[in-house]
Amino acid sequence: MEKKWWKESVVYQIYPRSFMDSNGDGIGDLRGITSKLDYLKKLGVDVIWLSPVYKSPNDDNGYDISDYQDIMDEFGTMEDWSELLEGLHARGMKLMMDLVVNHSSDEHHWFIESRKDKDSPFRDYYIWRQGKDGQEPNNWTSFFSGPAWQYDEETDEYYLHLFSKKQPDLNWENPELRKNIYDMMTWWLEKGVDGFRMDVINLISKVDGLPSAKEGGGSEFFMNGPRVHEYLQEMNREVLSKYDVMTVGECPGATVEDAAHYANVENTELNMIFTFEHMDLDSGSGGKWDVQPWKLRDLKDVMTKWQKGLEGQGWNSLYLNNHDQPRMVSRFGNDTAYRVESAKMLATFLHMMQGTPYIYQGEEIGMTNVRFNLEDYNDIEIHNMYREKVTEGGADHDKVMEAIHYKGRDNARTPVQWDSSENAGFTKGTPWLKVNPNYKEINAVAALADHDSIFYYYQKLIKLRKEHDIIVYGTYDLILEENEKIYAYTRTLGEEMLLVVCNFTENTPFFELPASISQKPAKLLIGNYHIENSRETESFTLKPYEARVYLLK
Ligand code: ISL
Ligand code: CA
Repeated sequence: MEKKWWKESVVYQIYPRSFMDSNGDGIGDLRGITSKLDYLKKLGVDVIWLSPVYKSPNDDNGYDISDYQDIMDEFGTMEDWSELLEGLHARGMKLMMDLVVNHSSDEHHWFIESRKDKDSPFRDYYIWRQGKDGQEPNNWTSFFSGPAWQYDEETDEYYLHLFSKKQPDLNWENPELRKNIYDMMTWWLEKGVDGFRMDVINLISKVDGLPSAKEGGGSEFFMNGPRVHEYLQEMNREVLSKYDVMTVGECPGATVEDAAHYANVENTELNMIFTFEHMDLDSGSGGKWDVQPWKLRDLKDVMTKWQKGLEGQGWNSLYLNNHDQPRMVSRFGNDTAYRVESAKMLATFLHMMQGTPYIYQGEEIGMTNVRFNLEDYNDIEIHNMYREKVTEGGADHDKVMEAIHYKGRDNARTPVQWDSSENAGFTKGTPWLKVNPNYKEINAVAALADHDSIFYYYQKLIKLRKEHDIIVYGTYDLILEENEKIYAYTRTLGEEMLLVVCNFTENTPFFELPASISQKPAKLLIGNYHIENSRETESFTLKPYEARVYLLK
């Protein structure tokens, strides 16, 4: 398999608003990030993915961009940004910027012009349609509840917005728009950025005629649409292929087959994509907010499908949480009695798979979900959904709050817990979103002072990746498929084999190595408990949420 630096890297995602506030206004900022670079270096990560820092009215916290070539006032200046980039490069780390080009802000000058009149040269930069019998042009729904169309009196037409009404969709059919985007990307690359994470990039091509859906919100007409590969190949030709960069496309609704195109080995589109299949395991037929328990067997099915499906075909990205998802230890582990053990187990489970691992800020210290009252949440998705379901739809308040506590995006967006001082050391002012009350116990200072902490466990996982090619390049195979408590798999490269055993429960299941795996001398590479006989791989009893990785050779 072809060696690439972006396969060997570990990425750390920063959500700037919540990372570190340097000036006491309660909002994380660029200088705050720069002040923590030694912390990130100590962890050992290679690439920082920075959620959007561009000019934005913050209807969706920076995912609504009003100027792609300037910095949001709250976050600082272009000088601050350059200082951050230099600080990263000086430490041997790279910077991946978020690229949000399925839509812009309605305050972007393109949209301001586009909205003014039908003859504006910018009209066609967005997707405008006439209404049908006084209704929306079709029945597509927005990811953030309600119709995906907004009526605009100015010209008596509707514009499409798959997200909030302040996030109008850009019209990729327009070659001039595409050229503008490519030029903007080139401008950032010339400034020295090392890659892009592309927001909902598989939504940029809509089916001709924008047909109404028979049922559902219309996603079959805009996910992985007819021209998306053509556009990405063009972007690759015009921009990406000219630089040694890393790209990851966020692709909700993409299948393994889609991924094999987006992340193909000839590298004509992107390096890898984010899939959502494992993030949907606890959603019922009613979608994200219809919460149901997830099952280990389903997790095995999904992860294995992607691991085997992209083997030799593409490359996986590996993540269990990000700024849109609940905290992984609360969702897949146990955030009370076994918080530390289960956080380490989940990290082991993920980092030993084939693909590029992503760490979301705070994950490395085991930050957990929160339970706020409705008014303490900031997220537009939460408030729109609550209005639609409870205020307008009459659903039960308590039930909807339960779902918000479990799935709400603000779980991931509470400020990073740096120390045990007021506001967790995140700000000297009032934080834009409340700090998780458990910060006195869970914080970075405490983690750095404890040699058994989750932080140092991640540090070791990252270091192992640099020492063993098999962790990056070995092929994956699931073992013990039927086991309901243990997720075990192997990785193989040449004569070497890795054995990864993870107990996903607070029980103490018994592990037996399948006879098909030939016995070889074993070395324990990492584990989250102290083990007496560390060479015994044939059978053993696992402790709650125990994880072990053996190298057999
Ligand atoms: O968060 C989700 C589930 O609640 C997803 O549907 C999410 O909205 C989707 O994956 C797209 O996410 C990205 O684009 C959005 C932005 O709000 C998210 O933060 C971003 O990651 C619109 O730009
Ligand atoms: Ca600030």
